[in-house]
Amino acid sequence: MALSLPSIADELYRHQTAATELKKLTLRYEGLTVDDAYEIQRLTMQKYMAEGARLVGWKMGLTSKAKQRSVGVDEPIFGHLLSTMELTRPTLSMKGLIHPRVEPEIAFVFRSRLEGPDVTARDVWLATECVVPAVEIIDSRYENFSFTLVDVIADNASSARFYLADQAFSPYAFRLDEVGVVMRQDGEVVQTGAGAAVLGHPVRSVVEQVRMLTRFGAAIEPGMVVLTGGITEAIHVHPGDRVEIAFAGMGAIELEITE
Ligand code: OOG
Ligand code: MG
Repeated sequence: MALSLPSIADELYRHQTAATELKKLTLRYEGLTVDDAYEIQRLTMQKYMAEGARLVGWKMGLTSKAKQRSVGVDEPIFGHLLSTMELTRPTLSMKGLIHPRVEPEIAFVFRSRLEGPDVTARDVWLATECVVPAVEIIDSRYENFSFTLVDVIADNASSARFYLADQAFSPYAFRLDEVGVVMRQDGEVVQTGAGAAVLGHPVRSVVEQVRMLTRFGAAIEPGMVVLTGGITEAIHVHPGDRVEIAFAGMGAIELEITE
């Protein structure tokens, strides 16, 4: 089939908004590149923004070995975070979702702009207002949650919902690489990890985020949030589940899954 990035973006937007699966793009369109995939992502997100959604930040994905191994893609990716994806309470409705999975993340919130190819960890600390424990709910629109690098980038890195804990912390309060995370589902431990799973230290994920954005002419703007990537493997959730994610020293998020 001939490549039309706007029509592929239309197709993804339809599946994302209707919460219906689609077949991998790479099975149906030949020659799609990573740059094409980011352009499809951008075009898709523009549709939401034309409907009133605001861009509130960015997410890094596949920044941990556990996540890379589980999906068979071995490099980090990024996606857009829109106002419509943010949960204001820790309750996740299955409405509008296909086969959601939940993962623990560290979020950074920024007070100043970050851009450019040479950003360092030092620049990131200077620009950071606070760090916050977070959960991301990913929901690949592809059948069986199965995709290649190009597919997942086009699908906005599987992003669906996210929630930031009530309590924010100084970025200097904890060694973020040593923050331990325990995830329980209905009281049973299902995943454990530490911040170091994210590229050695979550700050490196922000550095990488800025570098990648710079390639596409974008930046981290004041007030934006960045999700640095899953610390553990993501778990499937179902209505009635209770997921508790404890971040050592930083409190816990209790997420309730409803119909
Ligand atoms: C891709 C998104 C991965 C993360 O934090 O690693 C991601 C996927 O696994 O569907 O959000
Ligand atoms: Mg994630």
